[in-house]
Parts: sequence; C-alpha cells; structure tokens
Amino acid sequence: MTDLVDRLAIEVPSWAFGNSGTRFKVFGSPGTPRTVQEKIADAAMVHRMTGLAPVVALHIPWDRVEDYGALRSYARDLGVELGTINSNTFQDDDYKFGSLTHLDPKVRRKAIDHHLACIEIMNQTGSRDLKIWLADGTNYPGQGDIRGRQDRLADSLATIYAQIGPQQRLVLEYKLFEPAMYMTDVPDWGTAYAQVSTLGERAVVCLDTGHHAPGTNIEFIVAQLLRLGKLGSFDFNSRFYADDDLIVGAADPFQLFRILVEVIRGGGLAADSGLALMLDQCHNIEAKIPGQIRSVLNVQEMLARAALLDIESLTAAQESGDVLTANGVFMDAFYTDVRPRLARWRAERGLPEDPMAAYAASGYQARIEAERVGGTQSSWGA
Ligand code: PSV
Ligand code: MN
Ligand code: MN
Repeated sequence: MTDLVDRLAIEVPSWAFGNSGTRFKVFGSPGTPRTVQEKIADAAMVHRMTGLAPVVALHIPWDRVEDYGALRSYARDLGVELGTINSNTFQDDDYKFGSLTHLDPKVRRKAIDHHLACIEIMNQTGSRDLKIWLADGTNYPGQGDIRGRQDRLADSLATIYAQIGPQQRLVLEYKLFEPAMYMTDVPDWGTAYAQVSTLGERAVVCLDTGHHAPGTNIEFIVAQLLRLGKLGSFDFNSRFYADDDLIVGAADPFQLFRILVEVIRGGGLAADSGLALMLDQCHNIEAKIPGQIRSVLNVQEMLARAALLDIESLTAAQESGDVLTANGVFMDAFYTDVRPRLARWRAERGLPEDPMAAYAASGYQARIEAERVGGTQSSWGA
C-alpha cells in the first residue's frame, strides 16, 4: 500500500481558490486571493498540510501575468511547481458559435492563436500539458453541420499540435453537454480518442469525472483509455446531477475507489505513465483551502484502499468463476478503514497527522482574511 501511496501527486487547480458560484449567485468569501500569486500561495498551503499537492494548474487568461518565468520561481520558492495550462476559448463574444470549430476562419484563427500563446506560456512555466476543453456545440438540431464541425476541429487541433514541443502533450477534454445543450463537439471519450489518435503520440485524452451521463461506468472508460495508452489526465470532482464540480469522492466514494483500482491495474501510477491526476473543482459555499485539503485526502484515502485489493485472491476467484468471492474480495478492500494508517504515513513524513485540524490551527486563514481585502470575483462571474 505504502509504495503506491508514496507515488501519489495531485495537481490542484488555481481556480479552486478564487470565488466561484453558479449562474444564480457568486458568494464572496474573506481571504480570497486577489492575484495569481495568492492562489499559488494557497495551493502551497494545501501541499504543506498534506504532502499530496506539489503542482498547481493554471487557466489562461484567468491566470495571466507578465512574467511566467518569475511566476515559476515564485511557486518553486513556496515548494510547488506550475503544471497543466488550461486554455479558455469560452468567455469571449467571438466564440458565441464556436471556437476551434467556428465556420469563420478568422474566429478559428483567433482560437488557434490563443492555444499557441498557451504553448508559449508552457515553455516559460516548464509545463508539460496543454489541456483543451471547448464550449463548442449547438443548441438545436439542424443549427450546425455535425460533420463539418468535426472536420474543422480536426484541422484546428492539427495546427495546434504541430507547435507542441517534444516534451509537451496536447490533452483533449470531453464533456457530454453544457453550455451547448443539444450537441457538444467533443461529447465523449470516443470522440476525444478519435480526434487525438489522428494527431499523434503526444495527444491524449482528459477524463473529467463530472462530464458523463448519469450511470456511466467511468472505470470502464479508464480501463479502456489506459489500455490504449491514451489516458493523459483526470479532472477529479463529484457530481450528483450535472457538472456539479463538488469535492471529489463526496458524492460517490465507491466510484472513486473503482476508478483508482483501474488506474493501478492499468499502470497509471507507474513512474513512466505520464498520467496527471488533477482536481477540477469549484468551492461555491465551503471554505476553499480546507475544501482542497479534503479533496486530496479523499483521493489518497481511496487510493490506499484500492492498493489493498488482494489481487491474488481476486484473480483466483475470477478464474474459478466464483462470482461472490470475487465481489467479496473487491468489497473487503473498499470497506477497509485506512485512516489510521494514513495518519501514521503522514506522521512518518513530518506532516500533520490531521491536516484539516492543522490548517484550522495554523492561523493562515485569519492572516489572509486580514491581508486580502477585496478578493477576486469568480472567473466565471458576470
Ligand atoms: C468544463 O466544464 C471544465 O471541466 C473544463 O475543464 C474547464 O477548463 C473547467 O471546467 C473550468 O472549471
Ligand atoms: Mn474539467
Ligand atoms: Mn467541468
């Protein structure tokens, strides 16, 4: 168990530390970061409390700064690295009818250029992954030509991929619906896989756990994409109904366990796997830094349980057609309480045994609430 837990490193999203909300209301909260640097400082605090979050993902242009080299040094001084660069072609009037799929070559070019600018940033931050999620799609049957949109998407992605450096990757994220209601241009893993496969080896798929229809067997997708060598990253979060972006493992810890079983089975934690485990969450009403601490602990806890799975007994039961024993072995691992072991794991590494309590006692929250007056509104905000 310890061996696998030791390998766990989770990327936290810069946007989880800013105010966010729904289309109904964005609630402000005291101590909210006003700058990218303050978001990174909060992320570094999550890492200091847990030892699990050494990387921070950025979203461009939400996290635009003048000097990304300086931002990288700033992050390093705080003990974290800059990670995935997420592009944003969904908050500009020009993209009302699409970005990389748009009919107008000028708009497509603008969207492509944004991604090339993101690659420039990656060169300065030392980031490996360019993650592309598109809001492109249509609201009504007949509104757009499905095939034409796929063709233009393929063209645009190829132009971007041509600029991806030898150590970099293009990661394409899919989402069933929203903001487009009838048809999304990258709705599912099959489409993402088809698009990245034609690009080349350094183009892979991002699986956001909140982006499927209810009842989807996500661990199956994990198994399949790992089998094909095309699972590049996760955006972890929880959903009850739509793209809820709740704390990972909150809605369905068993699903998170099943996913992590497949991650281990598929070699996703091997040193050379390249799989990025990222959170993509928004804390609308809960405190943000403890929200991220709880999130990374949830992943660690389910990974530790998954690592306890007795593969030998499971395989023997599977091979002898013993359905109930196989399921029993699987459930035994899931039901094992690993919290005391993980508290020891932390203590042995000089980390707080109880990171939530340690954060509450640290005084950090009171300090940022006093210092940061007028924190930023949601990047999503009106
Ligand atoms: C879209 O719903 C998404 O999951 C994409 O990853 C975006 O970049 C992210 O949310 C923003 O929170
Ligand atoms: Mn996502
Ligand atoms: Mn999402």
